[in-house]
Amino acid sequence: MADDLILWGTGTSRTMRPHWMLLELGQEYITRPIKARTGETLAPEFRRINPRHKIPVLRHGSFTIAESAAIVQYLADTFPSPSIHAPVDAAGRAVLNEWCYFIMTELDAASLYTVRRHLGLKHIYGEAPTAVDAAKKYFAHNLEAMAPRIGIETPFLLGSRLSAADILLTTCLDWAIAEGLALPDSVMEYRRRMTRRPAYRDAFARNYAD
Ligand SMILES: N[C@@H](CCC(=O)N[C@@H](CS)C(=O)NCC(=O)O)C(=O)O
Repeated sequence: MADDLILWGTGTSRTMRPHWMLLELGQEYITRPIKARTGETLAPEFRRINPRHKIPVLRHGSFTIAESAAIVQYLADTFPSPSIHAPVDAAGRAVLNEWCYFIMTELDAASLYTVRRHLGLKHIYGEAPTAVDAAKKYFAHNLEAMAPRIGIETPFLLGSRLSAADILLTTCLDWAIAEGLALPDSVMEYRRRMTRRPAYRDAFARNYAD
């Protein structure tokens, strides 16, 4: 077991992302299976690792990085693989970033997390039915706008190889389904292809072990 890669966090769509990328890249790593809202992220030892007390967090040797999107991009850059698309040229990187920022800001933070905060976690963040309804509509609007570009002309978002953007999008689609949101048929078909990948299945087993 390689002890220079340690991943903190299991149990959510956000923590699923680095598990999946690590397994796509064939990296061995240690899992610290701490979970959200158990008090584990508030422990002084973990707050020294991430003062924002959020999972996931990755440690690679002496380097520590949080934010699921930053972690999956870091991994793809650090462990180059012929099966992963991780462009270094400015235009290629900008297109990858466009997808990653779109997914993380419009789908994850503005839509799905709003629904989660004010529906499943309303005992913490308060009830806000108007905001939940608007967030669901906003998610549907964004996804419908992008659906013609998702897995129709090419198997992955960016051509013939998986990228960080596919991992971020698929985990958002899983999350949307868990929140009861409907997805366009073509997007469902894309998700089915992604979730059939052995690394996705292995990551799912590790991330949702208990
Ligand atoms: N934007 C961050 C969000 C991280 C986040 O909110 N993580 C939640 C779990 S999904 C968490 O750690 N919550 C801490 C807690 O509630 O104890 C990312 O994508 O990594």
